[in-house]
Amino acid sequence: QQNRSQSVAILGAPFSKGQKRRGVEHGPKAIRDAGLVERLSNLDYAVHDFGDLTFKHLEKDEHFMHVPFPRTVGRANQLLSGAVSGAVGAGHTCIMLGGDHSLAIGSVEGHAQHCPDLCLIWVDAHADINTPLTSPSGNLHGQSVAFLLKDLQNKMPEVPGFSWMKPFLSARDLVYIGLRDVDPGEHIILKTLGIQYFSMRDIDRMGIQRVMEVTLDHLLARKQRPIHLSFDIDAFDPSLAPATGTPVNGGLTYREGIYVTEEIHNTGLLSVMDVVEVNPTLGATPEAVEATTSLAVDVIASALGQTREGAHVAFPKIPEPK
Ligand code: 4U7
Ligand code: MN
Ligand code: MN
Ligand code: MN
Repeated sequence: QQNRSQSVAILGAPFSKGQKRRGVEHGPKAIRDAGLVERLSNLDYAVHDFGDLTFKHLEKDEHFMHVPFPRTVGRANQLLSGAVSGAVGAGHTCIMLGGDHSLAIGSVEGHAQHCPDLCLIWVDAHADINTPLTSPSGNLHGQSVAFLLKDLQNKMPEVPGFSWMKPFLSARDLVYIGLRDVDPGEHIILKTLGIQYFSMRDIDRMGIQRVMEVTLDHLLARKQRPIHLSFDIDAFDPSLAPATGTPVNGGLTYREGIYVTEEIHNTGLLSVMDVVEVNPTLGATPEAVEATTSLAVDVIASALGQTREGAHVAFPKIPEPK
C-alpha cells in the first residue's frame, strides 16, 4: 500500500544532438524494453507513461563558436522543460529518460518552475560544467550545469536557442558524485565556485556511506526541499554500463550506485530523476547493451524505493495454514 498514493510519470526524451554520437536517442525505448513500467508497477506505484516527446531538428542551425546545433538543443530543452513542469505540477514524481545529458537543462529548469527551492545531485563521471569558452569538444551535453548556475551568468556567452531561460541555481545547491574525468576549465569553475563534489577518489577514501551522509547534510540540513537527481549512466564503471558514449574507467560499483539511490529514496524528497546517456547502439554485444539497460531500470527502481532487504507490501502478516 505504501506507494499507491504516489504516482510516477515516465517521460521519454529521444534526443542526441547535445553530442556527436548518434544512437542515444534510442535510450528511452531500450530502457522501457528492459521492463521499467512493470518493475515500477510491482513497487505499487501508479505509473503514468507519458510516452516520448517529439523533437524537431532545425534546418538552419549554424555552429555557435565550436558548439554544434545550439538552436536544436535549446528548442528541445524548452519543450522538455514544459513537459517536466507539467508532470511535477500534476503531482507526479517524474522520471526523464534520455537521450543525452544536455536534456538536464530543460529537465531541471522545468522542475524549478514548480519547485524553485530544489537541490541538484549530479551523478556522473563528468562534471558537465564547461562553458562554451572552456569546452574542449563544444558538445552541449558537457555544458548543461553551466546553463543552470546563477554563479556563472557573467561567464556565459549568449548561446542561440537558450533565450527562453535564465540561470536559477546556486552553486551551493549542487553536489556531484562519481567524478573522474574533469576538464581543466571545469576544475577552475568547481574550485572558484566552491562546489561540493565527491570524485571516485573521495569515494575510495570516505566510502559511499559517508559520501551520502555529507551530500544530504550539505543539501538538506538547513531545510528539507525537493531533490532533482540527474543520473548519467556513465557514472557506473564501464564493465557494468558499457553502452554509453563517453565511458571512463574506474567508476561506481553496482553496490555504490544503488546505495546512492537508496539513500536518496530514504529522504522522501526525490521529485525528478533524469537517467541519461544510455546508448543501445554502442554495446559491443547484445549482452553488453542488456546489462546497461537493466542497470538503468535497477537504479530507477531503487530511487523509487525498491530495497535489497525486501518489503512486505502484499503481506500485512505471516500467512497461517487453515
Ligand atoms: B556527459 C567532456 F571533454 N568533458 O565537455 C566534454 F571530456 O553528459 C565530456 O557527462 C563530456 O557524458 C561528457 O565534451 C558529457 C570531454
Ligand atoms: Mn553527463
Ligand atoms: Mn558523463
Ligand atoms: Mn556521455
